[in-house]
Amino acid sequence: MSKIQFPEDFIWGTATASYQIEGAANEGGRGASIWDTFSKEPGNVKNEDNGDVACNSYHLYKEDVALLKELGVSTYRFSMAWPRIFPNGNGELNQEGLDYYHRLVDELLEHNIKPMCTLYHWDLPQALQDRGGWENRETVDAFDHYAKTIFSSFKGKISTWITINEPWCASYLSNYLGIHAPGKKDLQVATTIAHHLMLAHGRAVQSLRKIDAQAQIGYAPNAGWSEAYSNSEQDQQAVRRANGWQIEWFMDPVFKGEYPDFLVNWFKENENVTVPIQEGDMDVISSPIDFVGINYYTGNVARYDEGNGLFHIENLDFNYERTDIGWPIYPEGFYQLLTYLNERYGQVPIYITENGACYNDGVENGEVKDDNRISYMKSHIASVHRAMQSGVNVKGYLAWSLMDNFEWAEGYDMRFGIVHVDFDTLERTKKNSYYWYKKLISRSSFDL
Ligand code: NCW
Repeated sequence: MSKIQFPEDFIWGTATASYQIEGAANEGGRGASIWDTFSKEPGNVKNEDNGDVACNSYHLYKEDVALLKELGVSTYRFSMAWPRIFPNGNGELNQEGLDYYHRLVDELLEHNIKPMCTLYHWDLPQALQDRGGWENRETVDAFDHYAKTIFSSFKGKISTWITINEPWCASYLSNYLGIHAPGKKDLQVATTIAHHLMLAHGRAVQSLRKIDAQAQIGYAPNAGWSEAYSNSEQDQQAVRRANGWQIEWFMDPVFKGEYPDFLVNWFKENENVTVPIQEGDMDVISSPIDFVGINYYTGNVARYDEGNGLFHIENLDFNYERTDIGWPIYPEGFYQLLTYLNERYGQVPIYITENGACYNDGVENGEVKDDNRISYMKSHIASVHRAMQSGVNVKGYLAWSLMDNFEWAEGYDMRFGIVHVDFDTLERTKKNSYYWYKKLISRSSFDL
């Protein structure tokens, strides 16, 4: 057994997202989002689940803040639902929506918990999708207007902002692989959307600087990590493409002001796909940020396979243990990823804005014995610690998620929470991982 000790000022928290927890989809003047539409088309979401009720956090937010308080976190990451604020995407502001987030933020502040707010965690107003969604450059203007409205309204209350959550998911998973809303399958459309999302990010960064010079801002790309099976040139290049698509494609524009050439060429030559860059875009996207949020869950070993997929790569199955959602458990990839980011982008401050595991254990005699989640968290938090010892500037760790919630296309069956939610009664039950994390937070250390 060894003791893993974090610095005293290390930030511990948990994360959630609006559509996954709020419910109250038709209350408080909220407009529809693309997830309302998508989840109601049969075949898109398991069991035809949707976010109409979810965890009902819209009404039960005080109970949820009490859970955070008892847990001892210093930070809570949540997202605002754009269609609560602008039911039509732009145009008229819905004061009731804004009021809800003021109540939530006031409750957090009263309990000494710092709000970390994500502006976009995938619930695009349907009204904007009807006008082309993120494919339409005007959505970038609508986002900037929404961002400015929020920044002004919460100035002095919220000092840490995340523009876009997992732009790879919001573009490619949603518009190329068709797994998430709006469910398109078009690589050019997805690539255009990826660019517009990054542009929206940059515009919001610039707007924040004008509105609140004290506040900090970043974004939260998701990054899996593939390790090459061999040193062969072909395996190395294939893995470079796979990692590059999730990492460099969404980080080089921000930190270097350009898309990585090897992928630009690959897309052009193999798929005839291009990025619709207009003059000045890359300057906007590369506006300096204060930190980057990293969402890490999984990784694997992969090798070149000529006939396989967009990047001619095959993920190998070495019988890694998997979580209940089927994602291989690969804590070593977390360390590799963090040290790689440090090498490529310099010592940028990093928050782990999401990390956690899907295990679907139920309540037995009032207890949820999710030891599997505890061991996942131990191994991954240990990787973060190891990366810090290698010089990576990690400021904090936010567990995904505070509670079980609407897991997008997987519906309610897939549970990531450290608090169990009974989706019939909406009763919350603290899992064993909650108590374990609570102890870790109180000491900023744990035994491995
Ligand atoms: S789905 C997803 N997640 C989970 C979600 O609950 C959260 O909102 C997201 O930020 C947990 O963390 C993120 N990520 C997508 C992972 C990619 C799935 C790849 C499927 C490939 C076919």
